[in-house]
Amino acid sequence: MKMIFRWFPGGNDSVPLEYIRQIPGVSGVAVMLSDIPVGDVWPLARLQSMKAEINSAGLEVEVVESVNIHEDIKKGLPTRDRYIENYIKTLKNLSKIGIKCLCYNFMPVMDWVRSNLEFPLEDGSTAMYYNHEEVLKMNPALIAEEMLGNSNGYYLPGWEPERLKAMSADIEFYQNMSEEKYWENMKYFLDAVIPYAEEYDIKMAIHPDDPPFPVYGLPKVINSAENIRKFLKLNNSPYNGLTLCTGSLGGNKDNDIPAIVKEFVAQGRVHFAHIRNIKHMDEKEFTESAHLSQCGDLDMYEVVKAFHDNGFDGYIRPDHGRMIWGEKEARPGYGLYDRALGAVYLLGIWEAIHKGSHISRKN
Ligand code: CS2
Ligand code: MN
Repeated sequence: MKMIFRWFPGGNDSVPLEYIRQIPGVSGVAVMLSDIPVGDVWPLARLQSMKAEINSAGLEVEVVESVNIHEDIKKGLPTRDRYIENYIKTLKNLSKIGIKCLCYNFMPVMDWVRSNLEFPLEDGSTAMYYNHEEVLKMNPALIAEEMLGNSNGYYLPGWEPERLKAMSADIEFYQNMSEEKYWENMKYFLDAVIPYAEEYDIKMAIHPDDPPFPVYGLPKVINSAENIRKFLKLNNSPYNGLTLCTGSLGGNKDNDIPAIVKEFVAQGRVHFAHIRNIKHMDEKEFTESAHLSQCGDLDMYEVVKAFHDNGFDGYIRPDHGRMIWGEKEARPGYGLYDRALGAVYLLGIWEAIHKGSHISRKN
């Protein structure tokens, strides 16, 4: 298992690499080139200089999050083949700098959604907050305004400006598409790309839908154990795997997270873990919380134990964090302090479980 941290290259992050290097136990970063338009090939020279910068700060770069998928692929348009070809070219370039795992998502139109990026918590910190009724009351344009207008000037992953322009038309398009067709489009993409992922030795790791239930009638597919089973069967290669994000799947209280971790880690299909906690106020209303079990609905000991005991050997990162200790100028969810606390807390649980399991084996 390797503990890593998300970092946005090219002056796009408030957290310097030097600080990440100082978080005990964090060995590397997960990165993306956020200025490359969705569908274009990521240039090798850019990747090489990014890698050199990260390595010279004493960190590894083996994970990319995310190379986003062009909407035409999700829609199944004839132009998809061109974008799939570009995706494969990007994979090849990623392999040349030693990338081992690629996180991506297959959410239509918009990536993750929140109704408030700075929701005040009792302890004076702020966290990202989701309220389904509020989201439905706001139209998609207002949601985009809320997300982008409050992002402290930072680009938000998955909220590319070019995507937003086409938002209303895209939403309508999907509302008229059956969910089965959406699954077919996903299979088409996987069958085209996975053989290259195998050749280039890059594990593909799909991120669950966040929130894990439909918004604006858009298809949501990677949102439960049952649908994950269906997804993994679309293409049986171990290179067709998951980013298991506990906070995203945890948005639906019916999802038993330790059981989901156990099932898919045991099958060798989980390559990347996003671990964070979440606290529900209502069925479809929650805040992101500190990582500690006592701060949210998830039992982090059980979650980490399910990874550990089923032989997880991929990458883990703390997912989103709150804003604490006066940190204001960071990208929402991606400040330094709370994520650093999360990383070290998770490493502590891992160590205790690991040593404990040796002791019980000896006895
Ligand atoms: C988010 C996403 O929950 C998360 O990790 O920050 O933007 C995530 O990076 C993408 O959905 C993965 O493709
Ligand atoms: Mn996540």
